[in-house]
Parts: sequence; C-alpha cells; structure tokens
Amino acid sequence: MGRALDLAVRGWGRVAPNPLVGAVVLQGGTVVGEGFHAEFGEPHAEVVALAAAGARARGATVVVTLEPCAHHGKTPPCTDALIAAGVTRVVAAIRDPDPEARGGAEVLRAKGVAVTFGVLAERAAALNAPFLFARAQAERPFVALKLATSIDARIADAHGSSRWVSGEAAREYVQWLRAGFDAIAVGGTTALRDDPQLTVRGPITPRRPPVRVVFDRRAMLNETANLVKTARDMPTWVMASADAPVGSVALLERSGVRVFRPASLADGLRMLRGAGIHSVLCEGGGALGAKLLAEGLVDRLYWVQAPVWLGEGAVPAFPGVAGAPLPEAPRWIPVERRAMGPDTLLVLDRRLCLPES
Ligand code: AOF
Ligand code: ZN
Repeated sequence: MGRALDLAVRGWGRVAPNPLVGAVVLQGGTVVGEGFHAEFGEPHAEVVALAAAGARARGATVVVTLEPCAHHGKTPPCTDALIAAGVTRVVAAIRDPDPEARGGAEVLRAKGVAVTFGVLAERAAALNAPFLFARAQAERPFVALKLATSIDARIADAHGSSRWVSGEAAREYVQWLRAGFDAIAVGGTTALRDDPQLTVRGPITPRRPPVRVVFDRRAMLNETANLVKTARDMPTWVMASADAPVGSVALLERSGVRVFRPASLADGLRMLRGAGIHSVLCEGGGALGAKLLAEGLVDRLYWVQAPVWLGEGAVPAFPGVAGAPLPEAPRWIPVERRAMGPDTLLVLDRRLCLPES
C-alpha cells in the first residue's frame, strides 16, 4: 500500500477534481503490475495496473488506495476490469464516498472477490483530503495554509523583511504544491507589497492553472500590479468588502478581474466554493493566515521551518490566535515531515476526514 500511495501522488495537479489513486497487482507477494490515475478522464489506477500485469493478474491481489469504482463515468467501472482479469482479492485503503462511483466493494464481493479496507487508511485519507472534504461538506473549500517561519515561528525580521526565510529546496516545493490546488490566495497587503505572479512555474503543468485570489477588503490592488496586468490571461479574483470604493472595484473589473463582495472571510470562502473551487492554498501574508487560523478555517498547514532565529521584535506567525489549556488545546495530525535542504517541512491536518468503511 505504501508503494500504491507513492504512485498515486504522481497524478498531482493532473487529476483534480478526481482523487489521486495508485494500485499494485501482487501475485504471491511479487509485484506484477503497477499503475496510477495520471490524467483526468483517462484510465483509473486499477485499469493501468491490470494492463501492466496482463495474464499475471489472474488469481492476483490488487492493492489500491481507494475503493474501486462501480460506475460508468468517463471510463468503464474498475470493478468490471478487476472481475474480467480474474483478480481474487482487493485490498483497499479507504471507501470511495463519491455518490456515483461508490459501492465497488459490494459489486466485487457479489462476484466472489474478497475485499478488505483499512490498510494505511489514514495516509490514504490525508493524500486525498481535499477530495474527501469536498464530498463531506460543500460549505467551503479545503483550506491549506503555507508558511515559512524561523525556528521561533516568525515570518519576518524586525524590519519586516521576509525574503529568503526558507531555502531553495523549499521554494521549489511550493511550485510543485501550487499545481495541486484549485486556487492560490494571498492578502491584499501582500499582493501590493510583494507584487507576486502566483503562477505555477515548477515541474508540473497543472491541468487547470489555479485561480489567483486576493483577499483585498479595500480593493487596494490596481492596474500596476502583476496580478491585475495579467488578469485576462490567468484568472484573478478579488474578495473585496461591500464598502470597498466603487471606483477601485470598477477599475479592477475593467482589467478583467472578477470581484466578489463577501461579508466576511468565511463568506468569501463560501463564495469560492460556489464558484467551483474545492481547494485553496493560502500563501500569506501573516494577517490573512492568522485570521484564517483564528476563525478555525484552516484544514492543513504546510509549514516550512528554517533554522534561523529571528527573536524578539520579529513578526510572529500567529498573532491573535486564541490559546487553550494543554488538555483542551487542539491537536493537529502530522501528515508528513520532510527535510528540505536545511529546512524542515511539516504538514499538519486539523482533523482526519476518513470515510466509513
Ligand atoms: C478508481 N480508480 O483511479 C480513480 C477513481 O470521471 P471518472 O470516470 O474518471 O470517475 C471519477 C470518479 O471515480 C471519482 O470521483 C472517484 O470517485 C473515482 N475515482 N476510482 O477506482 C481511480 N481515479
Ligand atoms: Zn475506477
């Protein structure tokens, strides 16, 4: 299953809103075929793995990160392919909660195929957290907050300089990360000060470039900003408040920016979901990140810790986030810990979104 999960990740940026799925065909403990869902609308992981195994799939066990689908979607049901290949056992990590695709286990069992769930279920659930979140609740998108801090959780020094907190490897990782989200969000002050592109310039070309979203209550962004200049080539949305100056809003709209007028941050996220955004990667600044955290709107942290001490007077990463006594303090779930050159990546989830099996 560990191998199947590693394969599944290779679909990053290319399969959403479908889940990332990997599969391994085992014949007496030997791997005879592997596959993953590589492109939206193209064959599912099991079908690719079965094709690689060929005749060796007869009597084999298929290990797959998600319950095989039982529906005719863009491709025929994986259950049909498994049965036709003569597979006798399926080991799946988690159930598929998708209302159309679900139920593959029952279909397979009715044909005499043994099906079990639960192997590395938590890892499989974390791998597809945005997919599972979207099916469990449609209120808002899955929100991930990316931040790079010092050892003492500061995002900028006492002069406000935040350039190069993290190293090269971590910055490359962010390019990879962006490719897997429906939207990349920043606050208005950050958009003005850093004048970012928020495009994906890494190894993966996403199937759909993420929408660039600026939480800019006062609509301060103007046509001199990179994001506005390129709004006609790359979707750019601004979340302004109801009392943002009408002239500024009109100017943004004339430049091709789509402007929303949410009543609050949570309302803005609801509007994003309504506009088809299932996952958002928030890249700062500190004020937006802290506000999302304080309001309980962060589902995942991608936290890069750099081995530098910025100390007293430097800008804290989490101002205004309420505390709690240790026994009641919210505990996050470590999903990944990885060395990135001198830095350390910590991926933490607020809760586990595990479908019932
Ligand atoms: C699997 N194996 O590799 C994937 C599955 O639109 P379609 O036909 O590609 O179907 C998408 C749905 O199928 C998706 O929502 C999810 O429930 C399931 N994805 N299932 O058995 C796979 N990618
Ligand atoms: Zn399938």
